[in-house]
Amino acid sequence: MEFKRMTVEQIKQNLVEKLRSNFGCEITDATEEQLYKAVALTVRDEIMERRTESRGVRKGTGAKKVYYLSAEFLVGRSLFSNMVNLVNEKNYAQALEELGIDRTMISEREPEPGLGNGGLGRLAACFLDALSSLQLPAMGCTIRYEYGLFRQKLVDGYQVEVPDNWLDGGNIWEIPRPAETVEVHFGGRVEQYEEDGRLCFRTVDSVVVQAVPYDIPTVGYDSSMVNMLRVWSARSPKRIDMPAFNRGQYVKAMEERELAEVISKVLYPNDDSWQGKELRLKQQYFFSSASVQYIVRDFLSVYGPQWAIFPDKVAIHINDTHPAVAIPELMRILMDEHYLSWEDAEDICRRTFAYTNHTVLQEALEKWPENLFAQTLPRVYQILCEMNRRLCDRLWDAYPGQWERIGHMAIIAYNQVHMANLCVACTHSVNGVSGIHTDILKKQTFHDYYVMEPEKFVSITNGITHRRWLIQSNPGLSDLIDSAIGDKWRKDMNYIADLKPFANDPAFRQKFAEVKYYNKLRFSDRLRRMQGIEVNPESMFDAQAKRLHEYKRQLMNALGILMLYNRIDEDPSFEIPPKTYIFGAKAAPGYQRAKLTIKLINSIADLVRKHPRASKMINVVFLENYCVSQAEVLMPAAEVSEQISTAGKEASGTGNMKFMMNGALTIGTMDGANCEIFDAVGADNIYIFGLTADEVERGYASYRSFEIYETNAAIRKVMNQLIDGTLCPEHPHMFQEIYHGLLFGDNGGMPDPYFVLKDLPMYMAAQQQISHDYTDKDLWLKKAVMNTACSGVFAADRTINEYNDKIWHLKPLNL
Ligand code: 26W
Repeated sequence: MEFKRMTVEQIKQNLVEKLRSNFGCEITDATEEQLYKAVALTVRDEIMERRTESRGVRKGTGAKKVYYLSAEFLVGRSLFSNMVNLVNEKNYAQALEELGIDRTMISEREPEPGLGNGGLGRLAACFLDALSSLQLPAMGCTIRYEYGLFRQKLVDGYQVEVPDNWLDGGNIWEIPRPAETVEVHFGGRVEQYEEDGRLCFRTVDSVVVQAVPYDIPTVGYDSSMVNMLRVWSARSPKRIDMPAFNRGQYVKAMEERELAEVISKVLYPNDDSWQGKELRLKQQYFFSSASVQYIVRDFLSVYGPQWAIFPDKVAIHINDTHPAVAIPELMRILMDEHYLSWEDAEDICRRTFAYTNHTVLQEALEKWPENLFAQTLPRVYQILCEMNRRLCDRLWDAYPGQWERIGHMAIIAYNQVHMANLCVACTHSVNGVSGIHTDILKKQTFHDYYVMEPEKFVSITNGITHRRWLIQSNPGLSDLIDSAIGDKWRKDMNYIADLKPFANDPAFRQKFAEVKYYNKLRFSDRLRRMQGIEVNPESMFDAQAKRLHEYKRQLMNALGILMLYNRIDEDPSFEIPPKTYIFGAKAAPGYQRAKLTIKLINSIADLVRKHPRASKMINVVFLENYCVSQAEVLMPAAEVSEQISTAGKEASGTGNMKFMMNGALTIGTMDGANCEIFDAVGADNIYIFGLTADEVERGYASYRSFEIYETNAAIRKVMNQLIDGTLCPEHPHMFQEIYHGLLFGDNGGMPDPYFVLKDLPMYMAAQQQISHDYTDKDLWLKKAVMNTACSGVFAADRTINEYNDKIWHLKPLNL
């Protein structure tokens, strides 16, 4: 189907009109912000026109819809990705050029919604894009955080956090829906009463918070499908306490309002570690309850109270455990508000909900203190208790007498509410995000559940939207691919496989190299502009970009660089092809070890920079404020992708896919989706090293990092440099803590629990092989082209089709 697209002339006209009607100005006197907004409004018009075309089709046909509940949606900027999905980016580019408006300026004027920490939030955003592109009816649901993830500044090599007030200039993309406001209740107590001979429950004396929805449209690629991301904002029903105000107690008059509205103020900046904070539980219930209330209302408006078909019309997906409280909330609504029996409500919930697990790290599994839960959500807590009682009855039949095992599987045990158990017990599908991750869920994390209900467990490897991560962020490569194999891959990434033969075409490889070089220049220019740092575009770009975490082992990368530095320093004849090591990482503000690792990387960068010979071969740069828009420039420029987590710890990884799609070669462990990248590209086109997940498991009992320190002189030297003032002469003990953790363990724990020193020699060997291969340009380019050509399976479209086949069973809308 062909769509009406705005022509260059129409775009120009529309833009001029937007400036006049919204800001009363002309192009010549408009501010940059006004120009951005005028462009965005023009694009929005085009989206809304399609929305109008497709609207009503779902309701008319009674199609099933998935609601993807996620505490995070890391959508990034929308303007240019929308132009891509409208398949009109070339007309926009031309219109802007003819009007003399700078594209980069327009792009960078858009505030970036940082409504997520990392992988889990970005995955949700890729999924929504794929759902729309596949014409599957969907809605994303999350919180409209007034402050997204903090912005990172580097001061003297340390991370400093700055608030991210992304909403200050307004948000062009959101459509407020005040008429669809719902109420969410906190605290109070539960009263029982009888009505028409049945036992009923109501909560009294609770605090009411209003949830006000805003919808952000997501248009599908080359499609008139528009799905909404619904973001909920907290508002107090009491604007002001008038009696207090009249008594002159102005602050007090605002207090209650502030307490309610704080719920949607900030995104918790933790990734993979969890704390039992009351506000976080309130956030989770706030958006889960609001979403479920909306879902039920929407269902009623289309189908009426035909509860038996609810699971045929509605799928609710729980993205990690953060929205798990949606399950007892739907129970509550069905029973307390619509008088369904326990059994019917339970059956509907099981058939409606599905759960994805994103981590096996114990510290990331949410367990709420039981009393906090009881006080904050008294009625939901009651329901959970009953769910738990019935569950434990069933478990008792399966595992008679095995108290410990049952305690381990229960929803509530040892005064804690165990959210993952709630999800596994009360949904119809549990999935891991890569093959190895799902295996670990089955064999370890949820093993006792797996043996009871093996068919419930599915593996669906993550994917990324190639529309943002290739078409939009790497137009040079996209055009080159078109010229080789046509443009069918843009709509269906399976066709990218047609590129494989071109790995052997010297002319194509040459052009591929030119595109990479151009992208390296683009990255270098931006780095100079943003941070005043110079890098050599002729050097190899080696990148590790992801949240900072011990299990991801940025530390191993850093120590490896220091070892290389030592070799250069010790041996005047030693040479390697010049390398630029690029780090991009935010550390959770309370995660001291992670923050110290940032300082370490920057200290190593300084050390290298001061060394006359080493600085010719090595350059270490730390990208400030790594975020979606930084990634969009980095991925196309990178040549080596560092995916070096301790095997068994990284559930999937998705940055690994973005790098490979853009032609970078992976150096990595057999972990997460690296295993599948290995399968896709073959052993020749990836650099695998290190312990396997099984070896790590066995290593917990036997590994002694100190033995490596004693026997390996090069490792001993870098370890000593952490405490001898080499890195920071004025504070020689600066990195004492890292040294101690690696050799002796942190407060009673095992030394080097992430096997950094163990894997380091194998990592160095793999790096050496990379340096060697890189000097053979033809060989290297073949591998690079193969990586792009084999990236089709990592398209989010493939992932979403699997979710749909295995879990949701939606039908694409015929528009
Ligand atoms: C409450 C603290 C907290 C916050 C976030 C605990 C856990 C999380 C997430 C589960 C962390 C996360 O983002 N996990 C990542 O999910 C990606 C998408 O599936 C995977 O690719 C990454 O491997 C996984 O670390």
